Amino acid sequence: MGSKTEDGDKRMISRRTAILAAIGVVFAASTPGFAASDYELLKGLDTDRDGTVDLDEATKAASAVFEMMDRDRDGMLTRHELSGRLSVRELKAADPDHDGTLSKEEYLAVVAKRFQAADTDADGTLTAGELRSKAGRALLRLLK
Ligand SMILES: [Ca+2]
Ligand SMILES: [Ca+2]
Ligand SMILES: [Ca+2]
Repeated sequence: MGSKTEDGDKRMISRRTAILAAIGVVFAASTPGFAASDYELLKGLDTDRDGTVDLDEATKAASAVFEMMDRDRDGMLTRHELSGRLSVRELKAADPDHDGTLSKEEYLAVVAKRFQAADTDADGTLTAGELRSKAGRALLRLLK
């Protein structure tokens, strides 16, 4: 009797493993590297899980990225610390006090500007589709 139950358990476990494997295959197939899935796009950004990214969520993500990049923790990002997230020209435009570095305020101002540019229907939230646009991808570079 005991061994019979054990066999049953094993069968169930292997069935569950097969289902999980099948799900994994579907996931992998729907997420080729060049076209991120909605899930991939929103991952880590959509903290209230309503399927869109609002400015508050974008700002939070950008703050975390800013702190991660600010290696010497002086509250400023140098071109070096920005490590290619902004081009020289973009950095110049984002640096109104022309000190060659970005404060968090300056960084978040760029984020807000790009957020608005990506929000083509101006409803205050970004869908996965809006994030996939050129403006959306420019914003994502500052958030991840
Ligand atoms: Ca959200
Ligand atoms: Ca500055
Ligand atoms: Ca929108």
